[in-house]
Amino acid sequence: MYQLIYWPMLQGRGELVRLLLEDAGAPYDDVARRPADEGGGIDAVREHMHGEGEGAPGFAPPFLIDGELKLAQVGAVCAYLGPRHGLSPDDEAGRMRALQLQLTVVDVIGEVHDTHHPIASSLYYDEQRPEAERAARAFREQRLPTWLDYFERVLESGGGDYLLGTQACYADLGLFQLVQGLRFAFPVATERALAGAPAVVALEDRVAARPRIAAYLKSERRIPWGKDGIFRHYAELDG
Ligand SMILES: N[C@@H](CCC(=O)N[C@@H](CS)C(=O)NCC(=O)O)C(=O)O
Repeated sequence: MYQLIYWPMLQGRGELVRLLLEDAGAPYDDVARRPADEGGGIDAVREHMHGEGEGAPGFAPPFLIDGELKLAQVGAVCAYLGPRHGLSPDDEAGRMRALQLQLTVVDVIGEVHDTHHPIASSLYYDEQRPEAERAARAFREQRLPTWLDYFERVLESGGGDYLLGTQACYADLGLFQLVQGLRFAFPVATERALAGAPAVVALEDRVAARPRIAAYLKSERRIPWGKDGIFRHYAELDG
């Protein structure tokens, strides 16, 4: 039984780990989602943060705990879990390519965060709204089409149904989450940009139809999109 430590009210970066564990059918305890009197809540996250603990402790959630091992960084967590659950190629080059792709997904997620919080995460959105509108415009007009075109070309060059060819890896789940989040946050801009990325849309559909993912998306374990996550919808940021 793995333990996942992540903010209980958000999909956030933790969702890339949840999707991997769900697709794998791996049992996990989403610790902070337990009631506070059963060890859950945000205090359960805080007690692991900013280097608390032993053994090269991580800085920020998501954290994965597997016995003695506690890991932070989405890329590291997925690179650990993927090969153990058939969601990564077996060879070294393939494993590194899966990690490269997932780190790229995580980069885009960081840019999405910075559209609504371009100055500081510690400030409210309303305190940085003019800057957010400028950042979101640059994201919508330049970065969003560039990122989607990149993933489109990776899919085309792989020649299969998934980013690395015929077999799904955890980065496919990450790209699915990214596209879903973009659709929520920037519905107009994303629809427009996806018109030029049919292979990305096909991948999104393919991942959504994977039986365990489809069941998860319908379950209460999937936290709804909301106002506090990385992917947020502000109409003014959608252009
Ligand atoms: N590069 C890290 C970023 C981790 C991160 O920024 N976590 C956020 C939540 S998604 C957080 O809670 N950060 C708290 C902090 O930076 O103090 C990763 O990919 O896991």
